[in-house]
Amino acid sequence: MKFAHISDCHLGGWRQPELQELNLESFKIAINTCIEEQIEFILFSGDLFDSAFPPIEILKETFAQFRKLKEKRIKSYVIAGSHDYSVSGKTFLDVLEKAGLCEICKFDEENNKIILKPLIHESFYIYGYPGKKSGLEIADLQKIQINESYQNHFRILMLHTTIEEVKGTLPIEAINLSELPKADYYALGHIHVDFEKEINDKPAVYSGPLFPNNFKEFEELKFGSFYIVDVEGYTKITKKEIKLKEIESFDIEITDALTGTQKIISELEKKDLTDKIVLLRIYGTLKKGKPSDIKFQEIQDYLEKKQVYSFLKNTSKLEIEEQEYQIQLQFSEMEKIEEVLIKKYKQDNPSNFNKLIPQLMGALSMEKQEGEKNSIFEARLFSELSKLLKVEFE
Ligand SMILES: [Mn+2]
Repeated sequence: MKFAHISDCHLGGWRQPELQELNLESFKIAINTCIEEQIEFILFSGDLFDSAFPPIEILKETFAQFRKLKEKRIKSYVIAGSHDYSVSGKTFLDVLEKAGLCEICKFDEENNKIILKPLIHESFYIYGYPGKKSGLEIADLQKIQINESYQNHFRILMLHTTIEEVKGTLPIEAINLSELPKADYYALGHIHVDFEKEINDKPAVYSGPLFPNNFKEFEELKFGSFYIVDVEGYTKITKKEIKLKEIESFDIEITDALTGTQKIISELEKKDLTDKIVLLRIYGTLKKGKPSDIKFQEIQDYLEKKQVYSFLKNTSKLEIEEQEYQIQLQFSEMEKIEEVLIKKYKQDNPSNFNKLIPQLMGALSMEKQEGEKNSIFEARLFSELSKLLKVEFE
């Protein structure tokens, strides 16, 4: 008897079309592998979609894959994650379930306890509790219970959360596995790592994201993964890596932005980058020039000529030496930060125009209403601005 454990697919997650394509491709490969390996069912431990309301194109492809599983009589058991969870309780997972393409784990709340209800698959009892935004599920998990009389079955507990063992130095809430009900397999999702550990002789596994979800994950994981679990007297777990494109990482220190572009290109020239995903991390303290002096367009053009598959850059560790660019930000609210920045700007650049800044920012933050036509929204925006600036727009 084999089952698969997949989590954090984040379908629809990348902005770059070529990476969104690979993300979806990973999903198809995982599904095909499950079919080839003739597994019984798949556990999806949250974040199947990157948002509660994924784009139609993504939904179409996802539904087609779930339908393929159904035709092969492979069942899908699902919990929501922190991304596809919605406070209103409405998510596309419900649509999948109503269409008969998956089953979502359910629970009852009574007397400050949360009793998980099993989804029963022959001798397997599958329990799960969804993830929530900002780790809000942790307090709930301390209250979950499983009916103990089912303990002679193979019990699976699916959770989308952080356990103490993977938390490391992350400043987030976590739960200790020993606080959770006993199970024979813990199918975990949420933290994008590849993690296996035995708890009371039972495997607790984070299956990894199915495809790296950001720059750092490309650097650290390189590839996405999922697990196949074989329960035949004993439990054998096998990691399946999904290798689609090779990754080439560059870590380049730049201190002179004026010569930076050339330095970067000469580093890139040393490798064959054809059809690879190129990660470019630029770090250092600039003594000459400013970050915008590094011509990323030129770098991008160079890489396109070299026919790379995709190019991602990260400049979060590139700093500027001069003090004047640094503003101490002690406020967490956006408006407070804006206030401080505007005040600083006014001191440095005295002008009559300055008094209009806050009002202009207010007017420009106006949002288009649901169902409002572009032309009407524009007219509304321009009338606000012309009032402020005392000019007429054609
Ligand atoms: Mn996730």
